[in-house]
Amino acid sequence: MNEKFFNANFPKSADGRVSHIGIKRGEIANRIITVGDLNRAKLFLKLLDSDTAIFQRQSHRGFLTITGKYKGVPISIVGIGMGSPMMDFFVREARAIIDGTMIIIRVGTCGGIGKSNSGDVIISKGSFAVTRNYDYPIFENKMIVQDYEVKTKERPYNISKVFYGDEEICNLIQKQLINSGIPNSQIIQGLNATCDSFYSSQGRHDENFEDYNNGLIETIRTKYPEEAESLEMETFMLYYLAKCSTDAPYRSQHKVSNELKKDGEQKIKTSNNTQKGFTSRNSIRAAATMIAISNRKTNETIDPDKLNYLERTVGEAVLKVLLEIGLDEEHIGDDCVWN
Ligand code: R1P
Ligand code: URA
Repeated sequence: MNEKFFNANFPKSADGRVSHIGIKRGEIANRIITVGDLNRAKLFLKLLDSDTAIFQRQSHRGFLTITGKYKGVPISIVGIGMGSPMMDFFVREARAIIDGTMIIIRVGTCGGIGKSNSGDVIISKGSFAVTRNYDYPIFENKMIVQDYEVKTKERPYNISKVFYGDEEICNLIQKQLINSGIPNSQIIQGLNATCDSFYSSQGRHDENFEDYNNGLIETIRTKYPEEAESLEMETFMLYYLAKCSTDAPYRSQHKVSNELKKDGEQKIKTSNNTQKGFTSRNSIRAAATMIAISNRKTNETIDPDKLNYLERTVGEAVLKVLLEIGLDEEHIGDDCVWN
């Protein structure tokens, strides 16, 4: 039976569950590891303290939330599936039910397009988006396409500017990866490209579709020479939302402003760091690290045993990083049912 959700602007169930990730306040910690593959989430579950209760809930939309403790500190592991929209659902809905600063570290996999070999670990110091240009002509003759490119300066794929991850967290990840035994020569900090398809916008060729993506990887490398290292599908959205995230005082102030406006008082409350009634201080600190499972230049792919070892090792290193960051406040478990 479908549940009733209230408030079309930001739907929540009567007991406060957000509608897609399916959890409520108290069921998710401020310190979060997010992954795509749900099996990776279950692997990381085994690294949590075994003597404390573990909360687990899989939503009907495919999000898996696991909350427990690591060395006594509350941690959540959230499996989100694939793609930027899933990251958007997760970050926004989690933000709505967590008080205080959030730390989100993505542990993913990627294709390598720079210096990495398969089995290397890439830390994304920044990420840009590669998206299909839906205005670009399809199946038109060469003249029309050339004319379009000259007139509009558009290309079949848009490559955005870079948004950066949290530098302190990226450096801590590097330090913990080295401590965990991964040689420094196999750890690369570089830029990530988050693509809106595993196929077309990652330069894969598929004769069933006209993708206009010949030379796309070279185009990406030309735009960000020396730095573009990885192709995957979520990190840009995480970094972008972290950059757009507001803090709790701003959120309540914004609500007050809107209430005042509704009452006919056209004044907007201001605070010290408010300009023109708008402020944005980031309440999400984000970073991402990913295992290169293939090299897109040589076509070499990773051995499954090596991938299992790296997933576990990188997961444990990132759990340690999550403990190293100070937080002013963190809550879990007040009114959640632990199973
Ligand atoms: C594609 O196979 C998926 O793998 C990567 C990509 O970002 C994409 O979601 O992520 P995960 O390893 O986190 O699943
Ligand atoms: N994930 C991706 O999105 N692309 C790859 O090539 C590998 C993992």
